[in-house]
Amino acid sequence: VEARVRAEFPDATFRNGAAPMTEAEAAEALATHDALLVTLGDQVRGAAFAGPLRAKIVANFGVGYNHIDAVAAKAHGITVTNTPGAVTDATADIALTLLLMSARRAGAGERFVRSGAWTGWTPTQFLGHHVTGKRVGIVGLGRIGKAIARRCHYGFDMEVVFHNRSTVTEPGLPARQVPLHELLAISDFVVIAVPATPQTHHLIGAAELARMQPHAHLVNIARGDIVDEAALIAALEGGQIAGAGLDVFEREPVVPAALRALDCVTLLPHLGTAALEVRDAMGFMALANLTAFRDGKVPPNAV
Ligand code: 8YV
Repeated sequence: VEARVRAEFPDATFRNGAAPMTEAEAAEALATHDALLVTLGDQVRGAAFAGPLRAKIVANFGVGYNHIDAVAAKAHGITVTNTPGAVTDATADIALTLLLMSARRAGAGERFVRSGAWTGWTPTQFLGHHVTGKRVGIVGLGRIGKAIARRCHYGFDMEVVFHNRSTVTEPGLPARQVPLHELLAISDFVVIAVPATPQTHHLIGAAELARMQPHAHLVNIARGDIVDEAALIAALEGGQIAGAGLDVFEREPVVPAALRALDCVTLLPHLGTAALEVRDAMGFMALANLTAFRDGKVPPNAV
């Protein structure tokens, strides 16, 4: 991808290996470049838009763009693009990985074997919960939510319920749309697949976790701040829910010690799209948006 970017944009400057851009660095980049290719963590918001703006497009490498103030960008005539589609299946796969690991206590079991503490099989060792045939509640039935639903229905014979702010139907996918409070109360597994917006910030807090069943597991592959992490820790410590599988955290890469101390959680370092093929697809998609814009065409993935 990088070679293609260099070939298409010979004047491009690179920040390879640098820490994510601060708002001040983003402001500098917006003032001195025609186009930006950014990713998770780059702070293209707040003070980033305070100074002179030369850039006309910000292409995000990733589907979630909550690190970019798209409203401010639009107000300044700057196009923002992302990489939908490229990330869908990989992210859904990680949701299922976490769901299975959490239900079957695979993380705890792996840590146990690795520690050298395993002395032999017993019938009651690391008993988790069966996944096949259970009910999954998906919060957000967008591209990724649908891919999770398909995996749950076709792969694991699960009953799928979902919550979505608009009415959604997906041909060939038996899934029932329910209010969030009902989804929380009836699901064996709750999977978060909504984008991070001001409306979804702490969508799952103490009150929502209290609605879940004690044997239920929460999976989050979306963005950390959709779940109130302190409330989640309290719910797990108090046995209000059985476990959680998390690929995202409120203040990445900071993961609270209290969360790390719990054996009933599976914690991944934001691996959702971390597959070589997917990274390539994301990069080429971001590049296609930049070249289209340069060539005076409408970028295919303007948000
Ligand atoms: C990416 C993601 O790894 O696409 C997204 O929104 O969360 C990820 O899986 C990240 O955005 C970096 O591109």
